[in-house]
Amino acid sequence: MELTQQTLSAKAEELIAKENKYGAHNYHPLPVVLERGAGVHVWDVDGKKYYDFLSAYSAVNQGHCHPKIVNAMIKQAQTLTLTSRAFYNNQLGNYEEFLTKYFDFDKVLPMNTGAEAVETALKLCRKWAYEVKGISENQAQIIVCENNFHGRTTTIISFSNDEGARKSFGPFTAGFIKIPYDDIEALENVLKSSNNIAGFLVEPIQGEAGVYVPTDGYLAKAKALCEAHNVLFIADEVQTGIARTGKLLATCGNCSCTKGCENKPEVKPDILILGKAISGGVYPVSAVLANDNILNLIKPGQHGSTFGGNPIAAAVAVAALEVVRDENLAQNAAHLGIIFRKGLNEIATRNSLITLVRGKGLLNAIVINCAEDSVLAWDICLKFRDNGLLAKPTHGNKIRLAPPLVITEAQIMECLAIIEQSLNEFI
Ligand code: IF1
Repeated sequence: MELTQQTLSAKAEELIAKENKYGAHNYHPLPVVLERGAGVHVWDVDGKKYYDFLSAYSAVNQGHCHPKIVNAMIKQAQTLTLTSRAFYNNQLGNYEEFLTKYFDFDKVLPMNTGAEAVETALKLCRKWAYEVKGISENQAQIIVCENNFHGRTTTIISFSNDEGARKSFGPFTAGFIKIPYDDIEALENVLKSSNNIAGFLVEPIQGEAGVYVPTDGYLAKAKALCEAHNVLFIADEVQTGIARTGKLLATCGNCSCTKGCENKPEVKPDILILGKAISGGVYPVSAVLANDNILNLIKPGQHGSTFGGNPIAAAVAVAALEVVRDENLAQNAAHLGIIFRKGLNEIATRNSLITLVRGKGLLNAIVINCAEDSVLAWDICLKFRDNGLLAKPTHGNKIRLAPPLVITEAQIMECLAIIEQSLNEFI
């Protein structure tokens, strides 16, 4: 079927051509050129307005250019941007106190990107294995899940099974054991098979794999098995954290801003990895949180980064997390997520293109009735774009739908109508 598509303006075409000519082609962006964002909306260079249903892969949970967060950045940027950790500064200690109390851990090691935080957690886990658990040097094994996504460094892709992310980047880092996701028996079998297991690294929901929500109780059983075998439970909440899935964290509701709430803490990680929305998408900030028995193993000069914990990052992250708490974003994500999935399932009864709806809070995906290698999901996202909603396929036939958590119920209903109208143009 010949589908009409919005054409790109000369201005947009020129900017795309510049990216193609002067930039590495390490992405295949949807053909839209954005120049402004506010709340749940973004505008392209021709002034067309869109709902953002990707939120920069869940980094913009607080909405684009949130005034409180931007103002915190401006204020700090006009005062002191970077000292390096060679000296103390007046922002870092306050941020570390705020963050550790917010998530109920003793300490934090501040980094910049999610991948850096994952690498930090892996190094920390290995150090604990040798210096506390007593595993022989260089023998530590860390369990990971099939179809994981934890970043793109050489060590992290060493335990990926995505050939596109691995090909021609070897040789790879040893010391990782892959098991199927959401398979408690597989985890128990590996834990029983060796005394060299140091940790289990897991995404509470596998985002990139297509928003796979594990069976109820999986994370709690996995944590209990890790405890029984003296293995660290490492939660990568870079994408699922910061209220995205309807709780402050997908693993544990037990934190300073929800103490006493009805969220029974499902599981408390030994090491918690945060990134993306910890800064509201305003500045690269990531963090590794753990208690003293683990983080006190790191001594001066053993790990760090030029920008890790810089004054701007510290000021921005405090503001971004205050927004999450003060605007009740976790509660909003939980409430609107239920409404959104109900609406998507109702569309699925009227349009067979949606074969499955899955997600938690406002991290959701629809599975499209086509082969994994079909371009249909891409074409549907082009049609979403034409109709004023931006989303992108993940792994072939799944479309991730993850708006900023400041979205309203009325806007959710409007977007459900856009989604249905777009899908109906394909049948
Ligand atoms: C890309 C995916 C999402 C992450 C989890 C660590 C990181 C990520 C659970 C690393 C990053 C980003 C990376 C970005 C696209 C996006 C992504 F499609 F790649 F897989 F969200 F699902 N842990 N995810 O999701 O954090 O170093 O990027 O700050 O690389 O294309 P980062």
